[in-house]
Amino acid sequence: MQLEQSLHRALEQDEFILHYQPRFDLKTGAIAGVEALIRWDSAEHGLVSPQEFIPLAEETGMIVPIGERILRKACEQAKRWIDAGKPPIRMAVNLSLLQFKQVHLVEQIASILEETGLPGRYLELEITESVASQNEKAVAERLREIKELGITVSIDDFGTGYSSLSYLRQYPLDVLKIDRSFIRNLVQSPDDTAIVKAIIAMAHSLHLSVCAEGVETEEQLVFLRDHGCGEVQGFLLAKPKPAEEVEHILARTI
Ligand code: G
Ligand code: G
Ligand code: MN
Ligand code: NA
Repeated sequence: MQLEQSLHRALEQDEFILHYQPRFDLKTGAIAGVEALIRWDSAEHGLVSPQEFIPLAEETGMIVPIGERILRKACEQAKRWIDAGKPPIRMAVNLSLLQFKQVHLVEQIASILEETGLPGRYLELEITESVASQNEKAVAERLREIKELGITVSIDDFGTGYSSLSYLRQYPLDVLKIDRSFIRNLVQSPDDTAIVKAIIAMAHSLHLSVCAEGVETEEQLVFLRDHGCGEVQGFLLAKPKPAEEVEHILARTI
């Protein structure tokens, strides 16, 4: 298959790069972290969006070696910023279900942390609710091992995936990232407004932090702040950008 071969080549040629989107703490206004987002800087096709190749990478299993490479790059970048004296922030990396299921995942993460010198407390892994559809005991055990490395675990796209919420009390999680589809019509839509308020309240009673994704308007930001949402991410505040463009706003506040 054409595109599949291109993915192999892209990995060999080291064409996968990361852009970083800042995430802000609503209490202090400081940058709390960045989310690493993959881009394919293709010699042939230019900059390719993940929407165009992540699904195929998942289908073919290429997401596993690509994800490992990306995780290493993200940790290297985070360590570089720390060494350069930037304010300490968390580096959040998306982990696909297929990666999560790899037998040697935890050893792999541990050796990436060791080789890059990044302390685990600066790494956050974003998993989706799809992980909750796997064997409960195995997932819980794996998450515990990940957390023993000091890593923060968040649920990405929260509210769009799994139908049962029971996993929230079974698993050692830290953060719920409210999917941007709930934020889009925030304030105008009474339903979405109710859902967002309910997610924040539920998260707090479960001792989880909340990050709202896809914040695009001041109105949404004010609503989220007034309703106790801890962190925000979205185009209003900052778009995903290459490392060189993100690093001078690392000390910025909102
Ligand atoms: O950055 P952008 O909005 O174009 O990302 C589109 C989708 O690709 C999002 O769903 C995002 O979670 C996913 N994505 C981006 N980077 C990565 C990555 O490094 N690994 C995985 N598994 N998914 C990613
Ligand atoms: O699935 P995940 O949550 O990882 O997706 C992250 C994607 O969301 C990235 O591709 C990023 O470009 C996109 N994104 C980030 N902020 C916004 C925003 O404010 N609006 C929209 N439409 N997309 C956003
Ligand atoms: Mn994400
Ligand atoms: Na996300």
